[in-house]
Amino acid sequence: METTIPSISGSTRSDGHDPYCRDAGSNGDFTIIQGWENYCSEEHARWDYLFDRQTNLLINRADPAFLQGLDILRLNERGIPNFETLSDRLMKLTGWSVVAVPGLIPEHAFFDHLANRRFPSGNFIRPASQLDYLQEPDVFHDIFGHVPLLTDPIFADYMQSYGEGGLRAIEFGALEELARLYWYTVEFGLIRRPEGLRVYGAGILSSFGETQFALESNSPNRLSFNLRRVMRTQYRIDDFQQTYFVIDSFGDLLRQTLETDFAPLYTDLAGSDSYSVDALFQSDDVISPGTQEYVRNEAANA
Ligand code: HBI
Ligand code: FE
Repeated sequence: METTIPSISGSTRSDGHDPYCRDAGSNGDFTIIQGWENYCSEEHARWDYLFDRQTNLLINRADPAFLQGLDILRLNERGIPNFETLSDRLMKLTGWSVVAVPGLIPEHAFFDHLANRRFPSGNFIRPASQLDYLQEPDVFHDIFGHVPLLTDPIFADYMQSYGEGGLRAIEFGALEELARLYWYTVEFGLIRRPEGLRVYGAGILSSFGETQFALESNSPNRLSFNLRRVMRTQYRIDDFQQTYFVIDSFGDLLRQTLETDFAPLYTDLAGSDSYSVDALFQSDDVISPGTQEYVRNEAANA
């Protein structure tokens, strides 16, 4: 099969980083070799810096299953993890493995990996000049943010089920709707715990600024998760979210997605307008309404 390199992650990136430098040949499923031996000490030190900063912040802020996952995978061993060692540990726990990819890969390839319990992770680490913000998923976001929760059997099943649903969504032409579900759960989800709200979304967990913003700022809306509502809601990729959705448990999230017949839902959504990033409705179960002060200040300073 002819392999095309995705244009979204070619060697024309503005930071000059060539994601293919560790492996010239892509394997058809967009995986590459991690090239662990090729990381320099500065790159390992960058991981350690980010790791220490996040783990200190995440005590009492991350979902306990995430913190436990960090422990059982021994991600606190220093340096960028070796995907082979990590996959061995994860495989024994929930049957998942980690494969290296050069950055964003096409949806069908991404979903196919998830449906087969392989998590695609960027192999490069963000440059020192972009420690706090980058749009492309790097090894810190992917491994630190996503992999610990794959040790949770229910969450592990949810991720697989998302991959299977993604392949079906492509056939229905409903990628955008399904991407919103991923965004507001796997990337930016909050969960209700007896002790208070906790973070489980990887986009938050791997971000120093957004962890505090998502939990402690009075700017964003926090709403109870509702599948249909989430799938109608636009999201931002360029700044902190204006709305977060809060689940009751991973079991509840998995159940809601398994019990839903997506075909009629997609048909229905195709004929409906999407909701703006900060919309609030009478029918929403509002946990805390946002002032949206943060985004107003951003706009004023632009
Ligand atoms: N590729 N490497 C990588 N990581 C992602 O999170 C990712 C992707 N390709 C497509 C994609 N995400 C999204 O479109 C969705 O899930 C919706
Ligand atoms: Fe991610």
